[in-house]
Formats: sequence, structure tokens, C-alpha cells
Amino acid sequence: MKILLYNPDNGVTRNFMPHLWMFLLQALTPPEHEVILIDGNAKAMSDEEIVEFAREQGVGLVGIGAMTRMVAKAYRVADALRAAGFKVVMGGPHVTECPDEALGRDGGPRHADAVALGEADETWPLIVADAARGELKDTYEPERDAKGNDKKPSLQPYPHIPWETLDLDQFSLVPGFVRPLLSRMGGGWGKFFVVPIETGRGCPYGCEFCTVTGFFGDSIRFRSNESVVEELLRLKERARRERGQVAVFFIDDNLAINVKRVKSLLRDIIAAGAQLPWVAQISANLLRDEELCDLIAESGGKWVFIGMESIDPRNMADVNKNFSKPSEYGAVLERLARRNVYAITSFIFGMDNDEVGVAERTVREIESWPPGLPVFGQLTPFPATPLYERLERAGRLARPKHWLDFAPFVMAHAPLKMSIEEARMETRRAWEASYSPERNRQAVESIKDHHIKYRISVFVARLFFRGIYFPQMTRRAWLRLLYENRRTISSLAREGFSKWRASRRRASEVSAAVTTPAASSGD
Ligand code: B12
Ligand code: SF4
Repeated sequence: MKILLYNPDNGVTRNFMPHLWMFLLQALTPPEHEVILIDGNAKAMSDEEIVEFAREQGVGLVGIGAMTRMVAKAYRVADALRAAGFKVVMGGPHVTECPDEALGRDGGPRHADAVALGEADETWPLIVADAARGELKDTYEPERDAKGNDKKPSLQPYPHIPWETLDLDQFSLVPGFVRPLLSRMGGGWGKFFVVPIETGRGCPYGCEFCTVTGFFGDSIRFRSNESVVEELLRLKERARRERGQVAVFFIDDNLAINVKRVKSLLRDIIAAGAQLPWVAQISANLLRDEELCDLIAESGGKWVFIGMESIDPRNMADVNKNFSKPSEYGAVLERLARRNVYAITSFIFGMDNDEVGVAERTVREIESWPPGLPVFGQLTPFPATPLYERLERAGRLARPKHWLDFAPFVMAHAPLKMSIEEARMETRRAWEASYSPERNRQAVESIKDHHIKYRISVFVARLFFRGIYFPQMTRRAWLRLLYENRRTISSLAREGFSKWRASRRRASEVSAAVTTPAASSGD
């Protein structure tokens, strides 16, 4: 049987990385079946095109996974596929939280033939077998233990994802029109992939807005160090063979949740020479540890994603994230920047103590820190989170099923001290101020004592990250962006060129110095 796994796009911007669940389920599919992957973020397709594709390929089962944010699109595609006679199974966080919606048991239309609840590592082969026999059940869920809790996959052993042979072309981050030029320049920049790797699952912290503690449980499970190192080595070998650039996103919710374990993993990566440039999520409280920061840098860590959420401690208390202290953020970023590791700092606006002006205050604070990549979202009540329940109880949900009429950056409830529209404007202001050409220039300038390669990487990352808010999917949008940032580009290019010439000159001086005595020794 042919199986199509589809991840819908978010309808706004492109994700910079493919989703792990597709590769994982592909690896867990019994070998007699063939699995095709389509990620809408990389390959945008209309509903009709997907149906046509499934027809041409003779697909026997379609699996769709979606976050809440993309679920409306996921349902639309599922409806089109089911209307054309295909069987559709849906999985992922949203349908786990709202299975009745997907199965049409809440009074709405049915979108899926079956739903996979929770982690599907063990149920997926059963789903495939049932589908092949034409006996799909409505719901698949993990087995329960004696206490009635889901049995969670131990991650040991971990499935083999054949990164070394998978066709990743649809996921290359280099815009098509500059690929030929960059390929000719060498250095492997004609292709650049960010590959998701997990080393563990689960987070016990239970922040109010987060689905992770509920979905993955508060028991944390880790892969063995050997299996992570082995996966990295295979990726590194692929990058070398294809002369491409590969970076890794360790998608664990909090890579350092067990500090002893992560240190041992990073040491093993270093010992095996398995370093690739990597990004990971780590909460600020765990980055006080100097030794951990050394190991991050030495093992290839380049960017750390930190959920800072707010610079107001009252907001942090409201969302049960008191363990992360805004007063420490600057010091944490300094500690990382000293090692040429930078941070993606994530903020949430629309918390109950935010008022008009929150964007300006936050941006000003951010500008006093080493440069990073700030991202700004809004407090969103995802179903089954404590936040959703609190707002529902208080009758504050303006759009209780906000995901069915998804509108980017429009909150589903009004914060106490701002309107929904004001929250949207604050978010816009923060993005505009943080990624203006002037701010990009200042950010690069503020680390002028760092090696040029770090300044270039901070600058390039800023150009890409801007795209999370301001869609820059077309060639025209990219060219405009490059034009707007021409001052920074030309100053980095000038400096890079003169450094390159100086290093060539030094190299030829050294080789002359080496050959002269050798020649004279023959006299
Ligand atoms: C990596 C990641 C990202 C990446 C992008 C996603 C990517 N390309 O991988 C980045 C950093 C860009 C990102 C961004 C966002 N993310 Co995010 N992200 C994650 C993270 C940390 C890991 C995802 C992952 O790969 N997990 C590991 C895999 C194995 O788990 P899984 O995807 O759940 O899949 C398992 C099951 O769900 C199931 N399954 C999944 N799909 C399917 C499909 C089928 C057919 C079947 C049978 C089974 C199945 O099987 C898998 C194996 O067990 C998760 C948290 C987490 N730990 O999952 C949050 C998470 C998915 N993100 C979340 C959110 C909210 C966001 C943002 C909206 C945040 C924001 N405010 O901007 C953005 C939106 C992105 C966008 N473009 O629209 C929420 C989603 C909650 C929800 N109910 O939708 C999560 C759960 C975290 C949270 N705080 O609650 N994210
Ligand atoms: S620390 Fe991160 S993953 Fe853990 S509960 Fe809080 S927001 Fe979720």
C-alpha cells in the first residue's frame, strides 16, 4: 500500500524545518508499504492538487498531522481527500486534544476516518495494518499502565531515520533563485537543511499555556547517547558527501532538562567528532551553568531558543513560569555570546499585565542585550491547557474555537489591560522595530569585536527570521529585503573580502618562508 503523509502549511509563512513526525512514522512503517512525504511548508499545494497527486500515486492511506494553528487547513484537505474516496487518519497535538471535532462527534462535520491519540510510535504500525485490511477503527490510543496512564514510548531503542538517503530537496532553505550562484561559490551553501532530531521527550514544568506537559507527560524519556551520536555522524557524512550544509534542531522541549544527562551527551558528541552546527530549546534558568555553556559551544551549539515570554515577572507568575527570571536574561545572553552562541528569544504579548507600550519596553530591553533573534507571538489558549480552562471558566474566550477561523496574530481572548486589536498592533510594532534595516545594522555593529563569520551568521539569520512575520516567499520580496539592507551587506562584504585577501597574503608569505630555507639547505 502507498501511504501519503501530509503536513499542512500555516498559510502565512514558511517553516524553516521539516516536521519530525513524518520521518518518524515513515521509519516505523512496515517495509512492505511505501511512504511519500509532503510538507505544505516546503511544497505548497492546493486541496485539488493534493487529491490529484493521491490519485496519480494510487495512495491507499493518507496520514495528516497538524498543530492547532494549521488544523483548519488540515481539515479542509482531509475533507477533499475523503470526498474523493481516500481514507484519512489524523494525528498530532490538536486532534489528540479534540478528537471529537475530527471525528464529527461534537455536532460538526467529520474530517477523519480515524484519529491517533497521543504519541503514535507504537500505534502507527497497527493503523497501517488495519488500513491495509480495510478495517480502520475510529480511534487509536496507546496502551495504559496499571494506573490507567498512557504507556509512553521509551525511545530506547530509537527508530532508524535514514537521513543519509532521504530526499530532502523540498526542504532546502536556500531560495531557488540564488542556489546556482551559491553552488558555484563553493562552501556547500547551494543547499542548506535544518534537520529535526529529538534526544528526549517530556517536560515537567507545566507552564500554563503549554500543551507539552499534558501531551508528552511529566515523565522525561531520553534516547541513548550512542543513538543520537550515530544519527549525527550519518548526517555529517551526508553533508560532507553532498558538499551541502546541514544544521540540526534538537527539538526536545528543554534539551537541558536533566543537566547531568545533557552534559554527558554533549561530551559524547565532542568525543566522537559528531559536531554539526545545532540549535536547541533550553530554558533560561538552566543556562546559569558555565560548564554547560562551554559544552554547548564546543559541541557545535550556535543558537539557543529561549522561551523568555515576558520581561514582567508578574506575567511570568501568572503563566506558572516563575522559574524563568527576566532579571537574569541579559546575563544569560552575555554568557552565551562570550562563546559565540546566540539566542532566539521568544516573547508572548497579550498577557494580563501587558498594556499598550509593552512592545516598546520589551524591544528597548532586548536592545540592551547581546544581539539575538527575538520572536513575538501572542498568548494563545490551546485546547486542553490550563490556560484554556482558566479563560473558559472566566467566560473570557471571545473565539472558543479560534483554530477553525485561524487569523494570524489575532488573539482569541482580550487581555485585561489591552484590546485584541491593541495586542495585534503591539506585536507588529515589536517585529518592525526588531528587524528594521537600521536595527539589523546595529545588531551586527554591537558585536564588532567578534569574528566576521559570527557577524555574518547573525545578520543572515536575522534576514531569515524576519520572514516569520513578514512573508518573504517570492524572489521580489527577497530582492527588496537585500536592497533595504544594502549598507550592512556591503560593509560585511568589504570586510570579509579584505580579511580573505589578508589571509591569502599571510598564507603565501608562510609558504615562501617554508620553501626558502628548504631550498637553501640544498646548497
Ligand atoms: C520543533 C517545534 C516547532 C518548530 C517547527 C515545527 C517543525 N518543523 O518541527 C518551530 C520552532 C518553528 C515551532 C513553531 C511553532 N510552534 Co512548535 N513545537 C515544536 C516542538 C518543540 C517539537 C515538535 C516535534 O517534532 N515533536 C516530536 C514529535 C515526534 O512529536 P509530534 O510532532 O507530536 O508527533 C508525534 C505524535 O503527535 C504523533 N503524530 C503527529 N502527527 C501525526 C500524524 C499522524 C497521521 C499520526 C498517525 C500521528 C501523528 O506521532 C508522533 C510520534 O509519536 C513541539 C513540542 C513537542 N515536544 O512536540 C512544539 C509545538 C508543536 N509547537 C507549538 C506551537 C504553539 C508553535 C507555534 C504556534 C508557537 C508560536 N506561538 O509561534 C509556532 C508555529 C509554527 C508555525 N510555523 O506555524 C505547540 C503546538 C500546540 C498545539 N496544540 O498546536 C507545541 C506542542 C509546543 C507547545 N508549547 O505546546 N515549533
Ligand atoms: S518549559 Fe517549555 S516545554 Fe516545558 S512546560 Fe514550559 S513552555 Fe512547555
